[in-house]
Amino acid sequence: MANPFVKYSSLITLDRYLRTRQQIDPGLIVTLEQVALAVKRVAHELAGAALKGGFGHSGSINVHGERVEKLDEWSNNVFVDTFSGGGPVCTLISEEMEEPRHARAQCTNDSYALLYDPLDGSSNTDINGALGTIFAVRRRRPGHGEGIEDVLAAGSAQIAAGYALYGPATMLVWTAGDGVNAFVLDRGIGEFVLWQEKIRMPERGKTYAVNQANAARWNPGTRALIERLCGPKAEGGGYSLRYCGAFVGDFHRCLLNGGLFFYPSEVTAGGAPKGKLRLMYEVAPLSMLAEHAGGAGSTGRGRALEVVPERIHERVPVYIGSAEEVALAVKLKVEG
Ligand code: AHM
Ligand code: MG
Repeated sequence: MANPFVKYSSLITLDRYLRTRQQIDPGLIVTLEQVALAVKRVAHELAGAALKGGFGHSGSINVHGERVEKLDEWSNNVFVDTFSGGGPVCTLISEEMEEPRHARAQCTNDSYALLYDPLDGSSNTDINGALGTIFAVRRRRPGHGEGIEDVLAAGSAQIAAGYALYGPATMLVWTAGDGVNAFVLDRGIGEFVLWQEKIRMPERGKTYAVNQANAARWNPGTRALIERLCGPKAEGGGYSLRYCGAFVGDFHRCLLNGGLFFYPSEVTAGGAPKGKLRLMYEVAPLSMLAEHAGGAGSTGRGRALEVVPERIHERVPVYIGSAEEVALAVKLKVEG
């Protein structure tokens, strides 16, 4: 039997979409194309890593005190390399780099900063589990120097945000302020092809995602949330637990099926409660996507996109997903 003929005339590549379907600044188009290129390189490397010794610890510990996997380092280098060859991005802020990286030669009055987590869920690398990349684009203030005061603004200043999910298929999901769009990587031709446009997150879902093993260190409000979700269906419960260990994977499920992902703050001995996930390149980008799809992103006390960071690696608690479940979390005073 002859191979089925795929009609690309009815499919829309990322390149075509960016140029014909939305009003996007030319600089932002270039930036999103550079992100897509880096994501393709990461996807290709991840697919071959098992057979060429790419798994395992790199030997270093990052700014968060976490063990860095070889693939974390490799993925970060891909982004640095992709954005060092020119383009409107002059500042890179990464989970894997203690300090921002400036390319002075790329600074103009229309420059951007790219904030990213190159390999989210990296404890899944060696088990072929879900992995992702998260990114956000912010405008730099004209005349900015090497400082990053202008970038330390609330997430509502993001002009675009998105993620790649390296699952059975590699998907690139992003928004530039006009709907959330998902593209699938067609490996045969190396192109991202439009899969779903202007995605709407269901107002309510049937699953929640959290590392419940930490429950003993949560606020009473967060434990009350779990009791409600696991309680009888007639009283608003009846949820199932789904947790894959990668924020991107769990968020993607919420985006498509509805539900709630949360990573609460934990009360540590003698210290103030602390969240785990990073505001600027994890929580704020995915909160922008959630809001543009009709969902919500909260720190448990307020809208995540309104939090003004003091540091680039700042951590916050997060409750993100369908509007109903996020509102329930806030109502139950999950963060006190
Ligand atoms: P990473 O960016 O270093 O991979 O860390 C963030 C990850 C999230 O993807 C995931 O939701 C969470 O940390 C898992 O943490 P835990 O192992 O504590 O459940
Ligand atoms: Mg991460």
